[in-house]
Amino acid sequence: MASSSTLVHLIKAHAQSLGFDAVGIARVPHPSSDLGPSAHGPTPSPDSLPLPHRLWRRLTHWLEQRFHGTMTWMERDPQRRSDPTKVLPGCQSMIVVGMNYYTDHVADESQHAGRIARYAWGKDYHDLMISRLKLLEAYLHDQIPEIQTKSYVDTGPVMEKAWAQEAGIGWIGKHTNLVSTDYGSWLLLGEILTTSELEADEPAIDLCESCTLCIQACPTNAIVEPYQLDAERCISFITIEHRGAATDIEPDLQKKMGNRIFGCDDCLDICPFNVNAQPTHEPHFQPTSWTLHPQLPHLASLNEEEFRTMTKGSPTRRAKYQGFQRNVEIARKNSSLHSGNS
Ligand code: B12
Ligand code: SF4
Ligand code: SF4
Repeated sequence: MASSSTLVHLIKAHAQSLGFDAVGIARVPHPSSDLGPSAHGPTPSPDSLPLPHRLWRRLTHWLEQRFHGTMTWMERDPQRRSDPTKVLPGCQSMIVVGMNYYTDHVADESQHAGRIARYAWGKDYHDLMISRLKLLEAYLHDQIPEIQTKSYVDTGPVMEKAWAQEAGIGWIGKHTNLVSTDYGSWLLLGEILTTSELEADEPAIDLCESCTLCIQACPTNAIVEPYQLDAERCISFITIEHRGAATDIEPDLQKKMGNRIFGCDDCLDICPFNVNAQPTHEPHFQPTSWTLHPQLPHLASLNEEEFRTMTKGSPTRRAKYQGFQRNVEIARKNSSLHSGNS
């Protein structure tokens, strides 16, 4: 078998050949039976705790404040979500990957256009990234026959941004998303949990310093303090995850949604680290004409079948027909208010 650093070099080169732009390796600490505060002795300072303990504290604090809104699936087993050894017994390392989805297209600013977040301009990233992670997994099994692995993209019980920071890919910015010095705000994340001890990268350092641009840019004050997001106030949550009618959304939040009909990029767009962002080479992430120019009157006229045809293979399908129509209805109201036609 190749030496540890040669092996890591080969794995990273293979990941890049599969189209992953960023790749890093995080060390996963040994399992601990209980991540809760110790019943004995003084409570250690949070920074000195192993990463799963810190994640557990952050996650449970976030859940206690009800910042997850109606995403009740986030409440399920916080210990497991914080500790990869509870997801893959014997997990020692995590290979974290990022894909650049930035394109240099510009969103339609005309009056009857809605706005869709960049990550949903092209095809859905989940299937693309998971199929490539499976190829990387197969490569790992060839190199290390005894290895056990598990891959996830977004939907697994893994706190992806924190592990990406631990793997050196970027740092969690004040808006709570991962920022990369190479790719700015525009990386989607995935990971392979492994039972092998791979040579780990240095964790990334937080470069936000005194900047607060993303906090100021948020139209709904959803970033309640640096590194703390109240998802219930976040337009991304409201337009994608929130089920229910327009009347279930506070009138003030409805106004602040503006023309956003799926997701929101305001806190990402403003980040100064985007100056280095280069367009992706991935055809999958190229926008379609309707995601770049979502015409509100046309979208409002779609029936459910037409919606399903239009959103085939697109992340926008997640809002479901009723949610999407609700968003379009709110955006139309806002655009007529804006033009003084109401
Ligand atoms: C739930 C969820 C949401 C929710 C809640 C978002 C949130 N910030 O928690 C909603 C629906 C609002 C959402 C929105 C978006 N999402 Co989302 N979402 C997730 C999901 C499934 C879980 C996130 C989670 O665990 N939240 C719980 C809280 C407790 O954890 P946290 O966000 O990590 O927050 C903590 C940290 O910031 C921590 N912290 C701060 N500093 C440090 C430092 C260290 C060292 C540590 C350990 C922790 C830490 O303190 C916070 C707790 O208070 C992840 C996928 C995954 N499995 O991880 C994708 C994910 C985070 N989403 C993603 C994307 C792209 C988005 C959007 C940009 C989409 C859009 N354009 O509309 C927006 C961004 C909104 C925003 N400002 O965060 C990407 C982010 C990629 C990146 N570069 O960061 C992910 C990773 C999916 C993926 N596989 O690529 N999302
Ligand atoms: S995605 Fe939009 S609403 Fe959510 S925190 Fe960022 S700027 Fe605020
Ligand atoms: S806008 Fe400023 S504070 Fe926000 S993530 Fe970027 S550098 Fe950090």
